[in-house]
Amino acid sequence: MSTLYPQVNEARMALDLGGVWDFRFPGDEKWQPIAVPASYNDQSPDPRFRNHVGITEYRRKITIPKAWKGMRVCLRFDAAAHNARILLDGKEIAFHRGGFLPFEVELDGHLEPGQTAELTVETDNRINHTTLPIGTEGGVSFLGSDNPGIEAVEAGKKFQQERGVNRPAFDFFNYTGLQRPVRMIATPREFIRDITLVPSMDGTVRWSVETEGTGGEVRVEILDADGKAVSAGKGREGSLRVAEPHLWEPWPGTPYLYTARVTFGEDVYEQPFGIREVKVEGTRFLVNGKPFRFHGPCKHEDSPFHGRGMDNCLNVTDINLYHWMNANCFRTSHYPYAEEMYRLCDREGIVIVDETPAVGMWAEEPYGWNLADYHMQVLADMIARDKNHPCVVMWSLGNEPDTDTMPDAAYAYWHPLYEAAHRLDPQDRPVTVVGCQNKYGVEKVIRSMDVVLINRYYGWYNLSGDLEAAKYAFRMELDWWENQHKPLILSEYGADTIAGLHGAVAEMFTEEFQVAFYEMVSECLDERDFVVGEMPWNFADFSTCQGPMRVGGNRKGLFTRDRRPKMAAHWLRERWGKMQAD
Ligand code: GCB
Repeated sequence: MSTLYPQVNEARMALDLGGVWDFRFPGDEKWQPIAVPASYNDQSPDPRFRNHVGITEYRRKITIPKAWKGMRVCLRFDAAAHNARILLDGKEIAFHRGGFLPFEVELDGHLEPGQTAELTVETDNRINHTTLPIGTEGGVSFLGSDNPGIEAVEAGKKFQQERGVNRPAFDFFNYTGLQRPVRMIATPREFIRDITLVPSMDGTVRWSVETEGTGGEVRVEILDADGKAVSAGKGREGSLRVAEPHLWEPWPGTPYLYTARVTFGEDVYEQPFGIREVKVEGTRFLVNGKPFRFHGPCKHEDSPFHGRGMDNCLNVTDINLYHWMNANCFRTSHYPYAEEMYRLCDREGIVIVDETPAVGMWAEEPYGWNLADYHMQVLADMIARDKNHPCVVMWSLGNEPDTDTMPDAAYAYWHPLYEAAHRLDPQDRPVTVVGCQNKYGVEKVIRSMDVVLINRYYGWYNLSGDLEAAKYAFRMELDWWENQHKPLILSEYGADTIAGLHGAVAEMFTEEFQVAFYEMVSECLDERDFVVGEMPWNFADFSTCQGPMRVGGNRKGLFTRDRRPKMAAHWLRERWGKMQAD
């Protein structure tokens, strides 16, 4: 279901419900304070905040302003992780599945303007084979063991179920709660439900507008960046022409933004958009007809205190660090990010590969899990939310599924998603799914995508520390991909690095090794014309669940978690600066 990003204008209103709410775990009588939006996990030294598995309750009072009489009033959750039940004065009014996409709950029939009610949101962080991302019940030890006690625990028979342990089948902390803004919004009763824009480089803009109610005519007016009207049209569908259009170009070009001002009856919505085209041609990725080379680290939504909480200050800081590094892109590994980030990237010219939360589909025969319909729904919702962003240039259906154990079953699962993404996206962007280091000669999915995205850790997880051997193996694989005649992006590669750990000899975990690792991989990439991008793993150190491979989280950041550059950030900054100049 599409839901337009909340807007305040002459027709619409929005009240931010952020602040300090009440919060409690099941069985607790006492409520305690919790900040919204933010993950709840790092807001207290009580270990339950970090480790609790299951439902938690959020509570606050809400009042519809009397001045909103006669309007359609909704609660708008930008996301609630992972599943959420919404109650008003103890009565359930909505349930939403999935933790990374927005939903609206109409208050009509539940609450009148001028009335106050208690809003409760139950969020559920349980992950398993029916959720995206995926959780697993097994595997709490690193090495196998003949010890019967360990085996019993590993088999998931004891403790894990009793204590409700559900392990992420992915490498980031399972942050939860009301992590994105919550608002009360108001629109006229007859309103604009959705806007779709398909611009072309010649200045043609096709539009379609979905409305609720019949009264009134739809009008579309295009405003330039100074707010001056440059074109206009009428009707629910149509096409107009912007003369001598300014194109939206990735940084360091000008990411020029227009606004489509849509009116319908009493309602008004201003939708920003850019005029740009993306296309794959042979082994090239074209933006506005020109070859584009992706270079920028993958990200996470992750920071101290906030966890995965939406934080505009952090977003602006991060994007300014992308500019500083001469980076031009990132992938929203491994879930759709908060909408504010896409709006910022539209404005700043940072290109995004937009990823569904399908991560962790690598074990225990994922293609027997009955996930396909839900995955399809999440993909459709992500495309509906993000379709108008010029910064989004490619869809990623998921990260590192097992595609080689059962190649045919994997293809039967992923191909319909690939086709659906093309069908659902009005701008028909390229589609991919990110491949893990597997038997690339056997699997069939990754090579069937428009652009091949592969994550590789030669020299880290394999051939650890031996960069000469890693180079040999990586080159051999690149030879194979070259014969597939598709553009390729190295969508992850990296080395855990403890900031401040140095060595005259570049050994694993030192800053020197991280630089040597990037030197080695870059040398291999520079030899190949079909390589259209490099996305190091990761922009910054980030939190994961604890384990013997993780020292206070994943340390593959080019920056520390508090955004201080390691030596490799300086090295890549120089490399990308030269690339940018070419
Ligand atoms: C991967 C995953 C990413 C991990 C990374 C690592 O392949 O896609 O989520 O964090 O490797 O550091 O192991």
